[in-house]
Amino acid sequence: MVYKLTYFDSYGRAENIQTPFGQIPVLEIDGKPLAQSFTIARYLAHKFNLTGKDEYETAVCDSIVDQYKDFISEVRTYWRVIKGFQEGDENKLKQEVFVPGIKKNLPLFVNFLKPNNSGIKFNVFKFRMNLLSGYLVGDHLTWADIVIASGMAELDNIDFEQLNGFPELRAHYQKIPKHFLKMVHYKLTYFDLYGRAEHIRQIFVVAGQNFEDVRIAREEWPALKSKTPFGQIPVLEVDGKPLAQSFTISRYLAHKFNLTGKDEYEAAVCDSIVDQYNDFINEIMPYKRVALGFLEGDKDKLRQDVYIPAIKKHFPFFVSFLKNNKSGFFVGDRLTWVDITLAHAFSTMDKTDSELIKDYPELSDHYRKIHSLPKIKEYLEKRPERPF
Ligand SMILES: N[C@@H](CCC(=O)N[C@@H](CS)C(=O)NCC(=O)O)C(=O)O
Repeated sequence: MVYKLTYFDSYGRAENIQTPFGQIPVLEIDGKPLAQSFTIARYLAHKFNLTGKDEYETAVCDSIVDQYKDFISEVRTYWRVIKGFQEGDENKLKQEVFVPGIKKNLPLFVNFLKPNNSGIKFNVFKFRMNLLSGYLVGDHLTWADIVIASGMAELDNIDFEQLNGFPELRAHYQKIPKHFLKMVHYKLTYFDLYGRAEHIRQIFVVAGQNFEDVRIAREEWPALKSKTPFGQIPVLEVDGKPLAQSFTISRYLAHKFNLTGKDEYEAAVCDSIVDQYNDFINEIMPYKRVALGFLEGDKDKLRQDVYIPAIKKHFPFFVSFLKNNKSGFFVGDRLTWVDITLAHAFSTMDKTDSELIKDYPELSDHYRKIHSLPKIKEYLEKRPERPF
């Protein structure tokens, strides 16, 4: 039997795909299509013996999954806003929709992991098995475990606090084999500086994605250098697999987290602006190395001969993107990774070289706008201050 599952690699829309109900995922079984994600999961669970040991357990699995679907539709507006699919007041929706949805539904799932679950009251043996097994239904892994565990793992990834009141659900998903869950572990390694990693950190912040922020000391670097793909950091590990080059890392994450504009053209315009910014960084490097004390040299001369001419050459381009675009963002009508990257650069420059950026008020207005977005604002208030 040949199974072919079609879904997005990241986020997007499905209008142009031929599907039974105009939506994906679609599973093709020997070429025959099946739509509706929970129907697909139930079908496969039956095939692969993940529905419990009898018809009652099978129906209990269905009931747990149906309750989970109710939960998802209750919190859907909040979810769509934080994933960037729709505009909305994130904080208000969190208080009015998300937190009440959590408080109402998560205890219902916990009940299935506790002594008072429905099976237990009537059947001591079932109760025992449940309690010992740690599974939601009976004494085996079912698709209900996989649905709930992947949902809870994702919730924990996005908003760690919410699951603090439900240790049973956290323990439950941690017990489920990791390959069943959607959780990706991100580990970012860099020096304890902003440098070439700060825009990557802020992309994670905007996406609401937890990541391991490893900040190594200078003394640790020589031992690590030969273990990195190009002898440099930052390096991002995605479930243990390394990825180097700071802008490759941020572009990769931007695609994952829907921060590349609305279509392929806008994604390419984002790339072009970041490439231009990279040209700027490369041009000013001789000055920066001396100014930051990594190399000996005539700092004042380099400032006049290298730094100021590079600013005069590149900054007007950035300004004209903002002027032509009108939305206040660099590309299209929404936040992209370009805004995050350049806002960090201009705000840092405003701290160290305010007299140079004051000729470009559009760039200061831009970084203030980006840095007043609630998630970035909160992050900036808490992050460790570094000189560069
Ligand atoms: N083009 C690379 C440059 C990376 C880079 O220059 N990394 C520096 C720190 S900012 C580094 O690893 N320096 C230590 C070394 O080269 O040994 C990127 O953007 O990631």
